[in-house]
Amino acid sequence: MTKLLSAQEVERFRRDGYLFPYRAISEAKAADSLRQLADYEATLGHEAQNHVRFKFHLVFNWALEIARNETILDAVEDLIGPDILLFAGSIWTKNAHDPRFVAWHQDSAYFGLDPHDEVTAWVAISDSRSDNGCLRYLPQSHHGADMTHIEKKGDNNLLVFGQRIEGIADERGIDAELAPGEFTLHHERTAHSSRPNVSDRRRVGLSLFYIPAHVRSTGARRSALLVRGKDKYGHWDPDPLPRYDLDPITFEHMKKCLGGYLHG
Ligand SMILES: O=C(O)CCC(=O)C(=O)O
Repeated sequence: MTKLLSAQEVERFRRDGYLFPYRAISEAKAADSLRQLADYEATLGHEAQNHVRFKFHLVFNWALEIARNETILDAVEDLIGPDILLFAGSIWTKNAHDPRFVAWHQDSAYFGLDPHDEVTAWVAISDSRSDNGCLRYLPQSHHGADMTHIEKKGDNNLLVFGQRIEGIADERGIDAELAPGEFTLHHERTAHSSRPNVSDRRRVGLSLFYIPAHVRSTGARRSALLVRGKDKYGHWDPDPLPRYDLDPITFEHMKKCLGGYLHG
């Protein structure tokens, strides 16, 4: 008995490696989140994604609320079972007329997880359409082993290592267009990308990386947040929860985890 997805949708996820669109929060709530992000960025003088990354949901309560959203968790439970940890969450912003893009990649090549049972929910905080650089999927690319990634920095690729899979014909990608507050789901091996923003509108999304509790980290011991069910395995240390936005304790933790990801 599934909670949100139909048996056909679960089957489609297994076949194609992604599903969309589903609604997580109202458009008004998404607009409020966008405003809170913009307010913070106004005090910073630059984009939050430059330094609040990997555990974004531990720094802002609006993001934590989305990370624990019951509808998202119902959908994730239908795909990976009832005991769910969130090990990372990132904000992705592209401004109006922004040449930055995300190259084709598979998260599985970088996440260091075993087995590869991670599912990502990508939540649109603004609208996310073809013209402002929505997420794109390569159907059925999650079957088989990881593809070869090369790392090349110095262009407008938003991925931290400049990673990319070369040779994918871009037109084979499917645009995952979303209204504010809607989300997509994809398997960690599904190749995905996004194009530059050629519109007058900013595009903002929050990606949330969920694993079933049996998944291990293949590298050093790491931390994660239990968002549903029980963790009877103890493969992950518990993440601290923010007492308020920009809580120095969780901010430091986020920085440490980001450093571990970048250097580990
Ligand atoms: O937001 C984007 O354009 C890319 C997101 C992404 O690559 C991810 O969530 O892993």
